Amino acid sequence: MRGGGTPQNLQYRLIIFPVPAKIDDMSEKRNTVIGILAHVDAGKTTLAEGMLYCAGKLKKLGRVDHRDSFLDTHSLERQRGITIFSKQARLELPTRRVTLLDTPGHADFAAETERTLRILDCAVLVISGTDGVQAHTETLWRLLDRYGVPVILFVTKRDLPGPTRAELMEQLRRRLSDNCVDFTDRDEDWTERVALCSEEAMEQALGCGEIPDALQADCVSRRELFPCFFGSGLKLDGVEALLDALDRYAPASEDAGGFAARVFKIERDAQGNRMTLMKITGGALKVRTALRYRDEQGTEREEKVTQIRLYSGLKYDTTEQAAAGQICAALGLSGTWPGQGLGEAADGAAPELEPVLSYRLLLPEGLDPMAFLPKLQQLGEEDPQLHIAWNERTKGIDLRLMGKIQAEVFRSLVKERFDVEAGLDKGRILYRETIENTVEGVGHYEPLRHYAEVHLLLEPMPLGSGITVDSVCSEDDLDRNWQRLILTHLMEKQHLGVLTGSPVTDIRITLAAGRAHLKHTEGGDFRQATYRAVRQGLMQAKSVLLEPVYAYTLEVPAEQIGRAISDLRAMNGSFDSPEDGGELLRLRGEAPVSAMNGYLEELLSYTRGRGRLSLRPAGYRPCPEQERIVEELGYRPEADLDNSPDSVFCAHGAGFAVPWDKVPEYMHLDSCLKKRETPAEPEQRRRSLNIDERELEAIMEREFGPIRRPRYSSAVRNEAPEDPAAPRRREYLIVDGYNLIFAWDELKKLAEDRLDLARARLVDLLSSYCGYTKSELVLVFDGFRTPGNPGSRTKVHNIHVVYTGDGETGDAYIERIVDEIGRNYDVRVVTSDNLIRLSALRSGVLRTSSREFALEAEWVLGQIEEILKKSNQNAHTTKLRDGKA
Ligand SMILES: Nc1nc2c(ncn2[C@@H]2O[C@H](COP(=O)(O)OP(=O)(O)OP(=O)(O)O)[C@@H](O)[C@H]2O)c(=O)[nH]1
Ligand SMILES: [Mg+2]
Repeated sequence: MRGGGTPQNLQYRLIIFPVPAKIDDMSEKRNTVIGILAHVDAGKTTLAEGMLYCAGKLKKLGRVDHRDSFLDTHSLERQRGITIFSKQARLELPTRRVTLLDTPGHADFAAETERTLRILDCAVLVISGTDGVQAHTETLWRLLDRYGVPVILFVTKRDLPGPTRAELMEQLRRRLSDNCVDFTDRDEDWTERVALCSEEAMEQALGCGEIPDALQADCVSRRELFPCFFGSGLKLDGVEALLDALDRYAPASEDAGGFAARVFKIERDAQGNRMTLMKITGGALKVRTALRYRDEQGTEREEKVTQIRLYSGLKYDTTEQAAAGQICAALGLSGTWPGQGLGEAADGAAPELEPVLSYRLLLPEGLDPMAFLPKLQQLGEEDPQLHIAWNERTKGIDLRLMGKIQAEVFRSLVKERFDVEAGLDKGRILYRETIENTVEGVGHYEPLRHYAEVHLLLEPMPLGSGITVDSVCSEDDLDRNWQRLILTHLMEKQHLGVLTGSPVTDIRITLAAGRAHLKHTEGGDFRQATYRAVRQGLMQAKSVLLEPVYAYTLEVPAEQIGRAISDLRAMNGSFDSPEDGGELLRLRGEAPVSAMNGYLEELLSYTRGRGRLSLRPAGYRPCPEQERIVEELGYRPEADLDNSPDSVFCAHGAGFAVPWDKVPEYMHLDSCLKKRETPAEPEQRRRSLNIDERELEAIMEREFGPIRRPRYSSAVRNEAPEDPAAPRRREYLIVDGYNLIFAWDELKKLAEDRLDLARARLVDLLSSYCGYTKSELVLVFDGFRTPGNPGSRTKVHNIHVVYTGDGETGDAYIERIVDEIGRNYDVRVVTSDNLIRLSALRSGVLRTSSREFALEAEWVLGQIEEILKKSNQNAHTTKLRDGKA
């Protein structure tokens, strides 16, 4: 057994971490909130238990396996042996008061974990010494990065057989960060590793050969250094060293000054009292203070805090006030919500992990769903990501879930709280919609003695950017208060698309113009006009169906990698070249949720239980099967009377409806889009439409020099000899060079030092790629910002390399050349997501994002390497091939 710490020698430790006798000492202590995070079953709760014990907070060590742990207190947690709800415990270290937050590790409850991240001063990321870094560990790592949380790592379960410390360190550095440093031995090597993490540390190390504690702590708080510790939570081995490290290095909470707090959880105690769990980030919260805040619907409230509790496990102390850096449960507030900022704190951004599957709640005979809904909303308050909502169409209750375990837990909670046996249906994918082109949506609302007209510009935005609203309307034309009202109406509702009735996203909505009537306009009128304007705009736009994708990590035995790859291709999934993951090969990438959902069963069957799959919602992508799904869902926008695109005008004292496509004929204000359009645009577009093969040839000659058709081409491509009269389609790839460099990890690294080398390397890689795929490729580098640069076009190996001249951007060049050749060639453009979504590229031209293309090219290059390897191994294979040629 590795260094087993026993309760006996822990007594000694308690002397080192004495609980201060005097209250005065306490007040000097700094408050710190520390979260414990890891993948499922890594040993978080066990470690937390050990930390509490070592810090003298527990007299008896409980165990998750004996269902008596201090933190897995809920009956469902004890039954299942997993943590479902985050929970806190308090402990004291020599210089600080710590609130420890234990979090669930199961991916189904990752949203609960994510909600705690905004309130952590520091995280302990637990790695299981037997399993090492798991895919979910990487998800957590990314989230910690997103929320800027400093991290200390603890590798637990070292009492069990597993990889060596060096192997584990190698894994941490490779899969998480180079700046993970083993803190168990502080030799020269250690100093060097810490020095490499930060410039300041390097200066110190070079200057005096030592890096002071305070500087180490700074590096940790800046996330430049991630100290790693080893041990066993169960055997209490290494736990004291971890506590010691937390006391030294964890950043303490700061005090913002005036009162500020962040709500991270809504909970009910055993008596059913609603509790708002928050971290005080500034000033103090006092009992009986009247707190002013806006609830989730935006309604202003003022409520008194009736009690403040400081929880530790199931126990709590009440207090008259909670200070900055403390986590407390406030009673008496009825409209607070997780993510909310109170006082001076801002509300949090939308969480990254959102469920992508929607289910219908099946209630027992005789239970009216409409009457049950308000009760159920209790659970919705505690976990807003459930999105419990009334579905008008089905007259039932819909909710969203991450996966099967969460579904089971949800049903148990419904049973426990309300004594209702609820079921769930099969579930369906939550689609979204966006648009491809800019449109102006107009809504007019004028029944008798009402009046409002709204003009909105709807513009496509890059994937994942959500809805943004803005106004360019002058206050002379429309009073600022009306404008504010319109923007509120834009934000308050989830606007539905016209393809499938799914929520729209990735659109910028700009208020371009509006008109009110001095006498007749009421607040509600602008709501009507605004909603209608959005839908009227969507009806004109070219809509795009978006489907949710998972970022997956798939591990399969080497002999089944081929099967896995072909499955992923069939699913329209992307993948990186396989990595070696020990006994198994690891593939990563993204694939549609719809295709991935039942894949685990299939994987387990063809790998005979050896395969592993981990999934994480990774946003939305255009759905390649748009047509089929739109048809299947059968949504008819005109029939959706709650979301009408039509307007109401007034004539001879009576209101009448005007269908959306006739609205421009009736609207009172001019079109704003027409004013914006530059006259040159349509002209330029038209130029490309009538181009014949000979003209095309001329363009290609002008751009790239004489076209020499290799004589062997028809043999290689196995085509019939060319018929000069029949225009032949060749595939052209047009690649935005700099964009690709920065999307391709290897090249990006190179470019940080030497951009010229990165360019040269890209040319090499692409010419190998083309050698294999036989595509024609034009690589475009933007020379726009180099004054006096005449631009150049050269042929390097088998690809065309273009430097655009001063005055023409790479994007403009790509658009121009694609416009010219797109009609007669199959053209695929590789560029940034942004350009792909915004560009006026002609239809029929395929688009691939640089990131995707880098993956594709890496895969192809991998294939070439395989072939080269094989041909080197078997000289006779080469001969055979030569013989054939
Ligand atoms: N041998 C050994 N077993 C451990 C150690 N730490 C945890 N375990 C066992 O691992 C299992 C999971 O431990 P937990 O502490 O519940 O893990 P967790 O990370 O809290 O799990 P979730 O909260 O469900 O994600 C239990 O059976 C523990 O007894 C350890 O250091 N050594
Ligand atoms: Mg746990």
